[in-house]
Amino acid sequence: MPTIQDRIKSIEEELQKTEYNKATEKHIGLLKAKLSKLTLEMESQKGGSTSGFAIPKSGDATVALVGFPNVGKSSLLNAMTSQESEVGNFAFTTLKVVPGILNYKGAQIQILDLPGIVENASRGAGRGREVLSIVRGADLVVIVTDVETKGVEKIIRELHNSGIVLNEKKKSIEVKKTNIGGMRLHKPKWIDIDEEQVRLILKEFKIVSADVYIREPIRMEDLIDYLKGNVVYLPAIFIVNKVDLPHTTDNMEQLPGRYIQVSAKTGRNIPELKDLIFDSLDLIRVYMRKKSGEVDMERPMVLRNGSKVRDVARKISRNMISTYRYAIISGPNRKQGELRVGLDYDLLDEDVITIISRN
Ligand SMILES: Nc1nc2c(ncn2[C@@H]2O[C@H](COP(=O)(O)OP(=O)(O)OP(=O)(O)O)[C@@H](O)[C@H]2O)c(=O)[nH]1
Ligand SMILES: [Mg+2]
Repeated sequence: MPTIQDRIKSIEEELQKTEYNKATEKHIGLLKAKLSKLTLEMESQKGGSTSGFAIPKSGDATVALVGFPNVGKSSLLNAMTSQESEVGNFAFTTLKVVPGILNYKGAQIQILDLPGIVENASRGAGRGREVLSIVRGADLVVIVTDVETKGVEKIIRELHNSGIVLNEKKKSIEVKKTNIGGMRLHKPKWIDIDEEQVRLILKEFKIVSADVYIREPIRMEDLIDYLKGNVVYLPAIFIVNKVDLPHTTDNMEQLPGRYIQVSAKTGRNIPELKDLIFDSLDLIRVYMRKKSGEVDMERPMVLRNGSKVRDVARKISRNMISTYRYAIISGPNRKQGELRVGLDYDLLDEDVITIISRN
């Protein structure tokens, strides 16, 4: 009986051999489904011990620096924070997570310097599994490469293999298992989907009878991600480091997201990098007016964009919601003057808020 590892290996070999085209599309989809299923099985056999590696989250948001060894992740952490992570001109200088805090525009952003990842990290190569499990918990993934390194798509693939999808929204897919009746596909007419392939992929995940709802165009990969059930969707940006060295800019356009060219060594574009990180986290800052009427402009409350007054109240104290009467809001990003609002009012960056409660 071949082991799970053997089976994974042979499927991977077949995937590499198979050229992608209309005729092989179906077959490739199925191989990928098989691969995901086997990887999940392997993970559950190993158990998920990442002890000694986890780091407590702190600050308003967490950013993970991910990349191949020796591209300058630690140097970048040092350039952006007061942390001094060890730097060395060889692979695997960093062996555990090193956290630093970037204070920027009133927000405290935790930046995690991680050991370099290598191919097959998602299968555990070079402590890859531990590293990737930390990345899962981040609010923003920063993929670091340098002017000499290629293969960002390999990093993206390792992340995807471990259930981390970058710069994409979760697709609207739902599979409701039923006891009998086979598979029923529910979808708008205009969406073109190979029903037979959906059936085969479901079967790989041991689902024979189910109602499947697909509400937007998807790739088979999205369906597999849904069935894997452990996928997180995170925003990502890309850094090309060491631009002080001679280089060409041929590959850079192809990075699948916003990117910036920097030099940790000379400090070039480091302020712009901080700004890009802050911007990509999509945070808002809310200033609290105290009873005395003073506003604390030094220390805003930092929240996700899209937060409501309710989220501020919740953060202040647990009782706040039950004793809440109304809030007064004003701010540089509002046309009106002061507004009197309820708990479900949407906040804007730099709002000043006073919460009035029933004592
Ligand atoms: N020329 C140049 N060298 C740099 C720059 N940033 C880092 N380096 C050098 O690149 C080497 C690797 O830097 P590290 O910061 O240790 O790289 P890392 O990505 O943390 O490496 P690992 O921890 O092994 O994954 C060191 O020799 C650094 O001095 C840069 O902007 N320009
Ligand atoms: Mg390092």
